[in-house]
Amino acid sequence: MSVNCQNNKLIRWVEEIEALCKPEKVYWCNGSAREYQDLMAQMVKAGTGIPLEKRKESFLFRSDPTDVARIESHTYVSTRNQENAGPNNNWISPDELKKTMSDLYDGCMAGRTMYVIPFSMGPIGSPLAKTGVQITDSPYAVVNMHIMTRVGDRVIEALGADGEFYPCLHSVGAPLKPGEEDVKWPCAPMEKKYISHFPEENLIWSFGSGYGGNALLGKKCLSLRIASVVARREGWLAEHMLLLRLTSPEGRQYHVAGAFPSACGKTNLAMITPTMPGWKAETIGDDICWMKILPDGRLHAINPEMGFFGVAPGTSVSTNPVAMKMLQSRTIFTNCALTDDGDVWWEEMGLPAPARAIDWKGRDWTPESKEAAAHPNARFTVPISQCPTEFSGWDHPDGVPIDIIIFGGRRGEMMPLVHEAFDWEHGVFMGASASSETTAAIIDRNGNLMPPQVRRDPFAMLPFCGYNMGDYFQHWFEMGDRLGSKAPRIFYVNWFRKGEDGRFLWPGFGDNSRVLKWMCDRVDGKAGARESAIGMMPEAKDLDLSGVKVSPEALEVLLSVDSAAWSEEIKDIEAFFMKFGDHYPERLEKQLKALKGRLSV
Ligand code: O2Y
Ligand code: MN
Repeated sequence: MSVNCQNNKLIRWVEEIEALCKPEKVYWCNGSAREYQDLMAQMVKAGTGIPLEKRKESFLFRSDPTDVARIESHTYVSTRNQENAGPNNNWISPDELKKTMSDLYDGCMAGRTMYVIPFSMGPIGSPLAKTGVQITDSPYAVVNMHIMTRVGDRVIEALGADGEFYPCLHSVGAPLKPGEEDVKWPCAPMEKKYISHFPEENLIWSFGSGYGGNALLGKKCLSLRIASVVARREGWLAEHMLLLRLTSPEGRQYHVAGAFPSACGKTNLAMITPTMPGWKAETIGDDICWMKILPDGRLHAINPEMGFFGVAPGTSVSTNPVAMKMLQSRTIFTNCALTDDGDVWWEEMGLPAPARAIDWKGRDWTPESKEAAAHPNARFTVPISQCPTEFSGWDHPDGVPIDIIIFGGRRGEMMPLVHEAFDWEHGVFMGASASSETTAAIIDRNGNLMPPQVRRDPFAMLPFCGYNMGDYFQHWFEMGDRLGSKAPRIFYVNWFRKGEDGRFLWPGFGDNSRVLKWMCDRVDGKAGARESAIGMMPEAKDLDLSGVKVSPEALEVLLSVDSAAWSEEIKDIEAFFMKFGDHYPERLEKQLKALKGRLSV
């Protein structure tokens, strides 16, 4: 037991789980650097962690090929009444799910150590922070939690005798028989994987997967699925958003929260290097943001995490030079390729492919090999403190006041570069109707990567909202009622519009700062815009385009509204909204009707 734990509820829960999972031993994590090093040394000895000669204190892990991403089809929100989980979640009743999973958990940690990880999402003691305790039999999960959250004794101290915590139970679901040799990446077969949330009890049960969001339960499970329910209950917002601070050449500061579905360059935007002289961007977070109205009446945001769990393939000196610097040392890599000289490599890294490597499945690889060397969802785990553009005040307990909220998605057609909401309610409609072309982060029920397709992804929260999304839309409207004139301005962007030749029309990356500058100028009433059917849009003269390689023809497409395509889009939006039945808010219907009217549909 932790020497310091005074919390009887926590002690009883740990005893109960120990009795159920029957581990060989129990270890309470203290969060120390020594603990991290010891666990790494243990995993290196077991052959699961590979030290990288070229990157100081960095390690490569390879997962089982069936355990490479989060699995939406095996993710459940279990409420007494199915309607409260909504059509956006897979549902099984709590009684049935707990019975099934309790049977799976029975003895599941045999031969393994059960780690107890007290962690805080958000600065310990902040009015915006929450405490979790994860139980896991995965040392890989422990070291990743060390980087992604605040772990250990200081959390136990802050919890005290009667503090509330969120119990998060995780097992890789691979008990060991006496004397049985372990495999490198233990996990359960697909049909036994469950990522389950019981929002009525603030409880998370995950079984069978050791990967990413399935195993690091502070991330998607607690900070989004459970926190979204708590946020509605308590009157705040838990969102799938990056956080960024911009400073103009005059020294004016703007805080931006941006919601983008997976694989839309959220991490790249969070670490943007502006191409406009004098503009500075600082990183606060790349994935999750919690926002609360503080006594000044403004919406304040924190990044509840402590690190980044980013996608490696595609990260390069040209797409994200900041990340490339950040990954030079003290990083955990998962499912990247290993080079002969002890470095990692991945596709689109901006470096020539090595003549030989070991691929993510541990096989010999050459550039002639048919399969990619790194898995498309290969990851890096790295502390935010290593980010060269980290905002020094990123973990202030009161967070930062938000000026701008951005929604976005990846759309090759139809969606213009940027448009601004007429007001908060229109902004809620923009968020609710957001869509994107999917890429590699999702696998289907059979373990296959899903082919790219357009899917509606409201607020980039479809896989992460822990309750009926109709009620979630209503919650956003009500937050606007409370914010009134202090509400942030809302925008929608699409960096991925393509021309007829299939090439991107907008240069993207650092040049996205030009769009951000237009937003900042809109906040200050300094930039022009024309009224269009879908919102306020810049004309070319309203954007600072000095030195940008974009033709007038491309700009014409990027800054115009294709009414015919939008008329088609509206049908899809309406069909999607109809899924929410009685939970579809009237105010959203009003917005849809108004858009139809403006488009004369
Ligand atoms: O959770 C995973 O295993 C991969 S998905 C992911 C990881 C980090 C940040 N965001 C995501 C996402 O899908 O949004
Ligand atoms: Mn994400």
